[in-house]
Amino acid sequence: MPSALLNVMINAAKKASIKIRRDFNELENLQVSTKGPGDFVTSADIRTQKIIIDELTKAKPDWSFLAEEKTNQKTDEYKNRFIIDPIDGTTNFMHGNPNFAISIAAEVDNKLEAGIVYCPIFDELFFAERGKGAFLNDRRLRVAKRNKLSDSVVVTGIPHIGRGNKEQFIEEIDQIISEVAGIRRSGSAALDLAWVAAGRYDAYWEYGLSLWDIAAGIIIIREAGGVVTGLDGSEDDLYTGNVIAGNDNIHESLLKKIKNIYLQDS
Ligand code: 2AM
Ligand code: CA
Repeated sequence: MPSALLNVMINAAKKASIKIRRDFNELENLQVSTKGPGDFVTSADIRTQKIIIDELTKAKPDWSFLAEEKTNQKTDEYKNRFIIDPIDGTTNFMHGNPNFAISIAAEVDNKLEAGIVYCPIFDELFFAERGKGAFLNDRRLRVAKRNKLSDSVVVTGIPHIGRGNKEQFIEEIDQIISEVAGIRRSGSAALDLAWVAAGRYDAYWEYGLSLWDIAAGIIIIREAGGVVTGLDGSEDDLYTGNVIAGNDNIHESLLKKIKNIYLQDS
């Protein structure tokens, strides 16, 4: 049974999703206009976030929040906060690709306490609370048990115009491509982490993320028995937004490979 806190988060995401689904359908019409759906998506993002924050604030008026489009966090002095990404996978959303999600995490006394990643088009709700396990809808989640990189399907983020380090990425892929069963790119960090928790991917790594992309996914992976760290292997580095996740074994093997690439570079 989800706690009262988790229910507040789930209800906020589900309420916002009613509008998101309508906007997603509307986007089909905008794909064919020359102006494209850019402005529409920006306002859909902001609208979605407003619905989520209004709902959360009703239930937890004294909580702070950190959110992609706006924040009420004026100082670092807060005890409890929500970390919100209204639409993670915005590029997918904009292109009519259903692989996007609402991500909401809750920190209590500065510690991650709960997280949800909700994909409104597939109606898949990934959630977790500290010490209580991770779930997809009503099913308990465990990370995959594979222990060889050669059996693993790994997912990552690919640099693109205006973002990321292309040369470094190409070098990483060059080293990893012949060692794994497959490489994927989904376009939503929150869903990538949730899918690692569900055992659909064996590992995930990406650079330059923001806390709202990953906070909910981090607790979902941990509660599914997985490991998530920064790319230096430490948990502190997570807050820099360079992330690697997987089960114990695959996390370690992939991290080792990526670290080796750096060592060769330096
Ligand atoms: P978004 O869709 O909310 O922008 C895709 O590689 C992942 O990276 C998505 O989770 C995406 O979140 C995130 N992302 C894209 N651009 C980003 C940026 N400039 N900073 C941080 N995260 C970004
Ligand atoms: Ca995001």
